[in-house]
Amino acid sequence: PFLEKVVKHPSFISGQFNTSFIDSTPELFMFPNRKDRGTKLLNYIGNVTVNGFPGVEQKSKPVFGVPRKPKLDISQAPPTGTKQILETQGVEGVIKWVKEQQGVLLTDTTFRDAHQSLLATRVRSHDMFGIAKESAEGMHNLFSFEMWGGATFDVAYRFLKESPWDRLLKMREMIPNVLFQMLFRGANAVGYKNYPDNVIREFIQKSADAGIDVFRIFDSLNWIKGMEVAIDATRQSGKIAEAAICYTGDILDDSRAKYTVQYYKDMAKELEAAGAHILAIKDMAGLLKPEAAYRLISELKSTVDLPIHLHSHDTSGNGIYMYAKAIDAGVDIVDTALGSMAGLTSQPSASSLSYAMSGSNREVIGDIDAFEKISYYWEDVRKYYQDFESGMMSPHTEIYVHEMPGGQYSNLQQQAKGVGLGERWEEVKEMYSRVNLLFGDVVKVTPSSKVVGDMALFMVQNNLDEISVITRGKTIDFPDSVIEFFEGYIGQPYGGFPEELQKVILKDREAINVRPGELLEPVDFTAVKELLFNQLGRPVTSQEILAYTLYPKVFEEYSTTEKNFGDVSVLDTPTFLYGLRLGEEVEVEIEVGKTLIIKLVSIGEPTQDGNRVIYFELNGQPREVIIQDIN
Ligand code: 3PY
Ligand code: ZN
Repeated sequence: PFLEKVVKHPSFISGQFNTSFIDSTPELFMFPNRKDRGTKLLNYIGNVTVNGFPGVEQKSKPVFGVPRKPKLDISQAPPTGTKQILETQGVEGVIKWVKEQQGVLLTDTTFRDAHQSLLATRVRSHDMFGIAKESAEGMHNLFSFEMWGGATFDVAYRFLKESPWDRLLKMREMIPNVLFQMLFRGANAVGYKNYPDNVIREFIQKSADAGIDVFRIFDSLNWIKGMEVAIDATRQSGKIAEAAICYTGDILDDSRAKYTVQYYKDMAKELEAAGAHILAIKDMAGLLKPEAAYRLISELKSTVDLPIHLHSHDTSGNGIYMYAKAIDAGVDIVDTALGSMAGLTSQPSASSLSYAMSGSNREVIGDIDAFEKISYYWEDVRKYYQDFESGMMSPHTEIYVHEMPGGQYSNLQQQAKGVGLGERWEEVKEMYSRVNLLFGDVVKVTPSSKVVGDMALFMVQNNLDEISVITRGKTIDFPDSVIEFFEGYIGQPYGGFPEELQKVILKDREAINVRPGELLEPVDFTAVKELLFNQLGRPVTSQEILAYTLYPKVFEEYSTTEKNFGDVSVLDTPTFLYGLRLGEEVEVEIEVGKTLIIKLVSIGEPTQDGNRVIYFELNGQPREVIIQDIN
C-alpha cells in the first residue's frame, strides 16, 4: 500500500517531488486501520456513556430530533461570491467592489463568535459540516463567513478533541465561494500571551494556506505596535488585512475623556498608514450606542479611505438600532448571526436587520428566506449544547456600566463560582468596573479583559479596595496575569500605566516598554518538529507544529486522546456528549464511503476496582470494551 500511496499522490503525479517529498508528506506513513478505529471509538463511547462529558450534566441522554435543513439544490457548485473576486481581481478588487455596493454587506458569525459568545465555543465541526453546503448556496452573497480564530482554536483541541485545521480545510472545500474571515489577537495570535514574531508570521501564512482570506487583527490594548507584524504578514500572504480598533468607553459621555472621537480618528489614520485594507470597529462588549455609532462612523468615513466593518454584540438589546444608525452613517459591512444563534451576548440577527432596513436606501445584501431556513438547522443543533448556555435570558443594559466583553460574562461567572464567590457575583461585576478605573481605564478584550477580571475576583476575595491595594500592596502577591500586565508583557496601554500602582504590583521587577516580540527568542520549528516526532512516534504536520507551539499542554492532551480514542470528530454530537442509550444504534462515517454501525447492548456491573465491561455490536459483531467507572 505504501508504493501505491506514493504513486497516487498528487505531488508525485505532477512530478513535484525530490528527496524531501517523503519528508513533507507524512500522510504517506499513516495507515489507518479500520478495525483499530472501531475499537477506539467504542472505547470513547463506552467511556462517555459511563463517565459523562465535562460540563454536561449526567442524566439520561435526551432525545433530539434530526436538525431541519433547507431544501436547497446543493448538487451543483454554489453561485460565485467574494472568494472569486479575491481570486480573479486580488485584494484591491475586493476593496473596490465593497466600496461600490449601495446596500450593506454582512459577515455571518454563526460558525465562530456566535457560539463563542452563547455556547462557550463548544459547537463542533460535525455540526458545521452538516450545513456547510446549504450555507454556501443560500448565503452566497455575504461579504464573509467568520470561521475561525478567537477562542475556537484553543477550544477545538482542549474540549472538543478535534483539529481546528481540519475544520477549516473541510469547510473551505464545502464553501468555495465566500471569503473566510478569522479573528486574530495581534501579537497574542489565538492565545493569551505574546508570541515571538516568527510564530505570528508562520501562523498567518499557514492559516492563509488553509483557507483564511480576511484577518481581523486587533490588539487588546489598541496598541498599534502589537498589530504591525500581523498586518505585515497578512499583506505578505496576499490576503486581506482588516485592522481593528477596539471600542471602549462612551464617546457621548464627556466625563469619560480618554477615548474620544479624536482618539478613534487618530488610530484609524495610523492603521491606514500601517497597511490596513479594511478598518474594523470591534465593539466586543456591545458598548457602542446608536447615536455614538452614527457619529463615530460618520467621522471615520471622512477620515480614512478604507471600507469600514462594524462588529458588535447585542447584549444590551440595542444592536439592531445601533447597526441601523451605523448603516445610515455609511458603514460598509456589519457582523450578524443567523436568527437562532443571534441576540444577547451574540451578534444581532441577520434577518432582523434585513427586515429593519427594508425600504431604506441601504438594504441588507442577502436572502432573508435563506437566513430563516438555515436558522432552523441551528435552532435544532443548539439544543445539543444546552448545558453550555450562559443562562442569560433577556437583554442586559448593565453592560454599559461594567463593560465586560460578550464572551467573558459567563466565563468570569464560572470562575467566581469556582473560587466560592458565586453569591457575591454582583460585587464582582461592580469591582470589574472599579478595577478598570484603577488601571487607568483600559481597553478590555482578550487578554486584557482577563487581567481586569482576575484582579476583580482577587480584590473581592481578599476584601481589598482601591486604597488598601496601594497601602497594603507591598505585602500582597498579586495574580500572575496582573503582574505580567504591569510588566508590559501584553503591551502598553494608551496613556501608560498608573505609576504608583505599577510600583506596588511589580515590587522589584522591571517593566518593559518595547514590543515583547522583540525580546522573545524565535521558536525553532525544526526542534519542535523533532520533539513532536519523538513524542508521537510519527511524522507531524506543520499545522501540528504550530498548535504545539501555541498550546503545548493542550496539544499533548489532545494527542493522547487521539491515540486512545482515534478521531472522535466523526461522531454525531449527541453521541459525542452523552454516549449511547441501551439498545441505541448509530451509524458513524469514519471516512467517505466507510461507515461503522455501533450498537450499545449492555453495561456490566463494576468490579471491585471499578471496571465495567461494556458490550457493543460493531457492524453486527459482538465486541466488548473495559471502562474504568470514575464516578
Ligand atoms: C476573542 O478574542 O476571542 C474575542 O472574541 C474578543 O472579542
Ligand atoms: Zn465579538
